[in-house]
Amino acid sequence: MPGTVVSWERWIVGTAVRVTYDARAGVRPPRRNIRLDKPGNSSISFYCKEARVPLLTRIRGPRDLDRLSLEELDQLAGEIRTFLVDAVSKTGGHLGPNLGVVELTLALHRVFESPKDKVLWDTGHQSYVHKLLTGRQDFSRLKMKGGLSGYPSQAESEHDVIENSHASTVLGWADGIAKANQILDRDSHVVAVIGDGALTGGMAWEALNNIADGDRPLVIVVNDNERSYAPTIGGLANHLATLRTTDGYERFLARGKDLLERTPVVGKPLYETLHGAKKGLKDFIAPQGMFEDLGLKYVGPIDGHDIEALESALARAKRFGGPVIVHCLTEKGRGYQPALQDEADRFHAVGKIHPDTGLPIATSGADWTSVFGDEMVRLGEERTDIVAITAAMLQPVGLDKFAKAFPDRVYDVGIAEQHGAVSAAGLAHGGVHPVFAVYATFLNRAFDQVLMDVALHKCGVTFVLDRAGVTGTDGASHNGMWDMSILQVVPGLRLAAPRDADQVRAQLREAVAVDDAPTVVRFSKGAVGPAVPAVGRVGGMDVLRESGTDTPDVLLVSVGALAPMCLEIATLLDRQGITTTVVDPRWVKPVDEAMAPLAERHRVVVTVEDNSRVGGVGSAVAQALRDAGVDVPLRDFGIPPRFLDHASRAEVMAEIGLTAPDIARQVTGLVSRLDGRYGSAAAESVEPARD
Ligand SMILES: Cc1ncc(C[n+]2csc(CCOP(=O)(O)OP(=O)(O)O)c2C)c(N)n1
Repeated sequence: MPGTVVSWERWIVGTAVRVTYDARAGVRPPRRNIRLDKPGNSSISFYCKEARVPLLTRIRGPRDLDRLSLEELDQLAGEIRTFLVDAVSKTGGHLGPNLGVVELTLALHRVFESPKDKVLWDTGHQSYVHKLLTGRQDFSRLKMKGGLSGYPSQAESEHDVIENSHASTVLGWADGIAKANQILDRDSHVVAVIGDGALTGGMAWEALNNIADGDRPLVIVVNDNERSYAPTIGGLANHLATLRTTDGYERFLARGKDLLERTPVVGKPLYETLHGAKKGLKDFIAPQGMFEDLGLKYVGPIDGHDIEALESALARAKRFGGPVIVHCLTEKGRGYQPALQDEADRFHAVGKIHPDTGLPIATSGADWTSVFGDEMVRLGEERTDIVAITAAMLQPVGLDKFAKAFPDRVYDVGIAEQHGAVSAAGLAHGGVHPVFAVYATFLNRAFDQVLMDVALHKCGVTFVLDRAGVTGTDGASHNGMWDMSILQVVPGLRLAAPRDADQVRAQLREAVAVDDAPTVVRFSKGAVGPAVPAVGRVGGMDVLRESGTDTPDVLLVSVGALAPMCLEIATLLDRQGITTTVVDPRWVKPVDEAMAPLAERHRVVVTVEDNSRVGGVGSAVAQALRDAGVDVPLRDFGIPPRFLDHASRAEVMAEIGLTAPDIARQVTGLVSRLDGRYGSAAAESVEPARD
């Protein structure tokens, strides 16, 4: 039916275009490859394959790559970049890293036979191309509830293995899988892709030590783009740089062989002699001694955007039959000018952006991170003994301003949280006060060091935990929901959970004033809300709402950023005739001495935290009350000990029942049971706490 196209809008991002077609207007659709879909009364929506990615849309699985010519592969690489920019600009995600591994991923899937062979990705943030080539091309809900995960996911595909997204684990996984292959006599290859950033993590070196000791087939692809977020630092980075800039040994050898073999009589024997002295010669030409000394064959450096060269190197490595390192040089953000121009992190991870300019679509208000970052600069000006530590995340944790102001007082230790914590102990022992800013989830790595090095030695180190609580879209591994549990067991450690920007500033100051024990300041991801004023103080705790009676029902203990929600709960309870005091302990570890006497004046204690319910603040308060002989009933609300699927923060909070109405309903049930106000039937009908 003829009609007019009245609006164009990209539909499944990058692969199709949705056209709204007005059937009454009498003009033909503009494209031939349009498929009608969902005819309506006066307008028809139909979809046409996006002419820009015709090859990509035909790839249903890795074996579809086998029949493509080199020219077609080049075209496909271009289409994948078009797709990535289109898709990720709409949803946000790890754009730069994925633009850098397009050719590498194509070559990997042509040389290896996934899923029989295991293609493993370190961290997994660079697996979007892998997803596209393994049957997952609907990126319209990337990182959203029900959509694709931002990392590999076993639930999504048989081609995915590691989904933890904490860096530097891939070589351990590869080592284990290669050992299992050997024991079970399985005909399968293992290939582990690791970035130069992730290679700075100690776990990677522990695994290399084991891998080099065996003769199991295992291909390690070092994806060297010279960057973590910012340029990768340290001795290893310098070594990789030397390998990059030196004329490749293999090329030299090939040239030498050609030359010598063309020289009659002496040529061949001389080549053999040189080849016999291979290692010494190799070190002379390209100082790759470190890998070779470990017992690992080294191939490279390879141009990571030359599919032919990549395939040839990977095929050789696959044939080799032992552990091999293939060193590939790639460019983060390849093919996308706004990313290449971004000095800070080459669009390592972006929010929604304008695809043409790379500019953010929405700028949010002040966030927790920058409140901390600004206060660090002020503290740095006041105290010359304050130094800062980051584990390869200077800008994401807000230390970039401090680094600019005090370049000699900031240490990027690489993706090395454990070492960062121990180094902080050393710094404190040496007489300065380190502030180690790190995402809450990544502190898990350094638990033993916080316990044994910092706390046992009574070192004055401040840990600032960003992205604490539910973070949502990055999925199970990125929620900061364990810190307040694991840190509870650390003797002497003090932990602050500021509720607003003023408290971040104040509690950071209180933390760095402690010089004989570890202190922790934890806050959430994203925009910081308006100030939540205190109406009083009990002990060291802020009272956020008085109950207005001498015989109050509920003591509501609010942790950190949940203060506004707790005030809302109190309002809802008020409507049920339940009187509530709301306190913010500020320092949640140790439990404030005023907590037990205050609790005793109430009929019920309720704690609300965005941390695991297991071993969190609720448990600590319950224990403190028991120790004080106060047996007021306590209900603790927090995150169930589950791995939470990716979704927005609000969706996750709703799913686990951490919302004001949910909690108010349960507390109402509890209070009504206590006083029999609504009879037992009504009380029974209240949902139990989710676990
Ligand atoms: C234990 C841990 N610490 C920090 C991070 C945050 N992080 C994610 S990717 C990344 C940089 C990775 O650099 P690299 O391995 O070189 O990969 P690229 O993004 O450059 O491809 C960092 C620090 C993490 N995922 N895990």
